[in-house]
Amino acid sequence: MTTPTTIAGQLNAQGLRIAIVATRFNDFIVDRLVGGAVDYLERHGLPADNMTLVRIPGAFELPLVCKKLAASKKYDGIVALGAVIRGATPHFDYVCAEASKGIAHVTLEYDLPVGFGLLTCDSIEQAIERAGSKGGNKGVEAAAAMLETIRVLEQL
Ligand code: INI
Repeated sequence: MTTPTTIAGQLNAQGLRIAIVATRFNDFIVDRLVGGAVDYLERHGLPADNMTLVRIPGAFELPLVCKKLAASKKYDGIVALGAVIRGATPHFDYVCAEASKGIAHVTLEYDLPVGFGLLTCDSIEQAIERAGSKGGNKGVEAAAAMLETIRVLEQL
């Protein structure tokens, strides 16, 4: 069998400029995601000076803020972090749908990797599990996916 030409991203963040956008809503969860993303990027060679942290109200605001950051052309990638936790009304569904659609739109419109680190959970327990306990840390995963995608796109 012949080996296909393979393009894969090196997980080296040196020289990049990264924006992290994080919601204040559910900050006790989101702060854990921010910590995970910052730690991951630092351990992959990105100095804190090359990271900008933007605090925003809630997940519904993520697309607009990501769009402005992308349009500024100052960043090689964005990590979008937040946590939406289901309540008694359909509000959850509207916030999740608009945030995920909007972020997908930004990444395609600007050809800019955006790590999707928005937890969409049925309970606080599910969110805690995904913010640095038995479900891992979705902030780390979002930062890792963004970094790998940046390095893949450089080769395409
Ligand atoms: N925003 C969140 O980030 N998480 C939530 O769980 C949440 N809930 O459940 O309401 C939430 N709502 C606020 C929303 O994102 C906007 O900030 C608000 O509607 C103002 O535009």
